[in-house]
Amino acid sequence: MTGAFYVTTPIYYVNAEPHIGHTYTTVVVDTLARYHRMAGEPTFFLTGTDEHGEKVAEVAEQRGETPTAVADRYSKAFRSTWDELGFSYDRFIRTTDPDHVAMVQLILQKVYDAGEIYFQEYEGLYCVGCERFLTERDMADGLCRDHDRAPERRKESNYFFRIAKHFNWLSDTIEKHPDFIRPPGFRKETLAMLREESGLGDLCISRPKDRLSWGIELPFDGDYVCYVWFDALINYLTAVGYPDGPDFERLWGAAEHVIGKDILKPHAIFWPILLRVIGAPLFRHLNVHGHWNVDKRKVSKSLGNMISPLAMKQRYGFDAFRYVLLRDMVFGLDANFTEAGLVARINADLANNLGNLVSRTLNMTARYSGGRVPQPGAPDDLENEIAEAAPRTAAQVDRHLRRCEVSRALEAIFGFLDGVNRYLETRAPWKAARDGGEEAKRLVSTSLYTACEALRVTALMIAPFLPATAPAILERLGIPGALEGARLPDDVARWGVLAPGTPTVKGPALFPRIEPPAEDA
Ligand code: ME8
Repeated sequence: MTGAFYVTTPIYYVNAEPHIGHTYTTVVVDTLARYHRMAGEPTFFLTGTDEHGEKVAEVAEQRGETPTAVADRYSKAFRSTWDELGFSYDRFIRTTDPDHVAMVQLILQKVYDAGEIYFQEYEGLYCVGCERFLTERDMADGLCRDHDRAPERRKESNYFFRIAKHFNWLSDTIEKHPDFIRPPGFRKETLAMLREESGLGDLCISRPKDRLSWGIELPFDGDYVCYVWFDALINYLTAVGYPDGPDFERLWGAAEHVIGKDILKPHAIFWPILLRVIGAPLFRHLNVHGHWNVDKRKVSKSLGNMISPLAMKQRYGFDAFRYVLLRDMVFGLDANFTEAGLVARINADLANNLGNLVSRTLNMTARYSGGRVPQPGAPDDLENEIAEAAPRTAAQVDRHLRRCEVSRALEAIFGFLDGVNRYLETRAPWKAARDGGEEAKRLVSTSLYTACEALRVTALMIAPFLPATAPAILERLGIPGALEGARLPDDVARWGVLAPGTPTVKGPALFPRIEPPAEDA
């Protein structure tokens, strides 16, 4: 596959520090971007911050600061956190960036000129947390379901974008392209919203400046600013230079958005309709994941259970935290995070399975082969099985990642590692080494070579998921540059690349076993 790949995270509101939820989405997107780069596809990874709107104006007012100061501070917090975590984004966009402001105005004018925007008085229930008017479905006992706060009744004159007349077209499009919105539960949810939701009418896209001045001015009425969601979605076009930049041509058709289920409606309904109205092609996939709860409770500032990714990095190393996030959430379903669960997962998969395989293979290579990759004898069935399982695993990973099934991709890789561990148990080179003799020597060399090769291809396969661990393994195998120019999935099929005689390094445990946290032990 050599087509391009354009992948985005949501742009995050600048009213909170980055937490486990934002980190999860960004880890998924980073993993996909790394994978597609290794697949040889020209890749563009976009993330950033969503800075306008009432939410931010509200925080600024509460703190006696300007919205610009608040936006600058939190945007910097996201960016520096993302940098410290090593995310491989190509652009960090801010909705206050001049090219974005110009893009929003260009698109507003285009939609206005096409006669798709009208002016009307409107009354409805507005939730500042969601930054939108709510429908009955969004509320329980008079409160917003997502924010547990009472929406405000608002009556004001505003500009509206005619979206309701496109609902039939959108339903048809979603029906015809079953993986446009995935996994399927969210496709069904979108179709249900389009079918059933009362109050899902045209979209209010303005705010009068006398109520809110923190936003992008409407090009056709200086008394109004643009509604934050209309502004925010357009970031995905700004970054690729809509409508005639070379990147737009090259990347837009390959666009994939990754979002949490909380923002399904704007992405699954407003966004495709806006694209249609401006005559732009649709994105390729909308990938929707569930929510992380922490200790079975919703992540929230008031509960103080937001989980700082930097604290997790410091305590466990970021590859380990990243692994647990990717492995323990089935993409599309909710998941529960506990620190005891994280430790158990790190110990089982990273310390016992992967880490232990690396240690025992390299310890035995040091002991029985003078610290050099041994010269293997002719492979037998068991060796052939491992050599054949490797490309099969890489093909599974490829299939899963192209469907955004990240946890299943990792299951495949760790299933392969289980097989290699079983192989070593069966061959038991430590016993053969004790027995001595030519035949036993050949068995030791062949089995250690097979284990070293298996580690080499494992390092290639895990590189997008565990970007610090993969080069550490390759360094110990004596081939530190092996990731340069490596291609997935194809290079995993090239078995026998490791040159006998290459000096290896034992090194300390990659993932030392962690004592479970005391309260849960
Ligand atoms: O909604 N579990 O920004 P936001 C999993 N600015 N993911 C979570 C999560 C959780 N508990 N909490 C947050 C906005 N997320 C808008 C987006 S896009 C054009 C505009 C992740 O700061 C998840 O990706 O509230 C969710 O969709 C996003 O953060 C919401 O971030």
